[in-house]
Amino acid sequence: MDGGGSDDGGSGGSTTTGGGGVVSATIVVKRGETFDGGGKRFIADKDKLGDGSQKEGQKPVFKLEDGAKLKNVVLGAPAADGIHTYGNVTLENIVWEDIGEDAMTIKESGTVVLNGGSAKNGEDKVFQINAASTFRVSNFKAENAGKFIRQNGGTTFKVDVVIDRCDISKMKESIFRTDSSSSSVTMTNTRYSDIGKELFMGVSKISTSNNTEY
Ligand code: ADA
Ligand code: CA
Ligand code: CA
Repeated sequence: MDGGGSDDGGSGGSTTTGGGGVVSATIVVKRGETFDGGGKRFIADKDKLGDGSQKEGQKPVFKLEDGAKLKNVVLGAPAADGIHTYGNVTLENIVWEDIGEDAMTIKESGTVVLNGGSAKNGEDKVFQINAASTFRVSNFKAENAGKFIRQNGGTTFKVDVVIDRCDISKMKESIFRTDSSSSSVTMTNTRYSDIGKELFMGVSKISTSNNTEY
């Protein structure tokens, strides 16, 4: 299957309902569009997008352009390079059954809001941030990876991370790691356990409240 689907063509943005199955070309969601996966599972064609190993340069299953929305998607294995975002995007109820090279990458500046879903079993990063941005993640469960969020190593742009009502466990390293002194993290109402090194590495602006270690 190509993962494409129908388009309701309604005014003020359209909703596309995806078919799920094997994705052999990145599904692009454009400005004003909502792609609703309907809870179906999308799997990368390993020969076309990537096998979900730690090899760099794999393609994403979904590319979200500025102003796009993605919801109710399950990414199965292999997930290649997961989801790439460009600008202001919204994601709701996204499940990564087995994180690929990483789960999602912020490729261009904007505010990325992810509410609901889960991700597990990554060798290294869950979320990778490659551009100055605000990343808000809430009601999300992440388990068994290297770090929950990583600002691209060696970069000094500003990233504001806001984590609320999450459950983060079994991270070999940390919840958020950055090399930028201008980046910040706010973490609230979150449960965490088995974070290998430090909750936050390299972060100089930290605000926390009502979190519980279990
Ligand atoms: C590594 C790599 C970066 C970038 C990143 C990613 O950190 O060094 O260049 O490819 O992964 O976006 O997956
Ligand atoms: Ca990488
Ligand atoms: Ca990647």
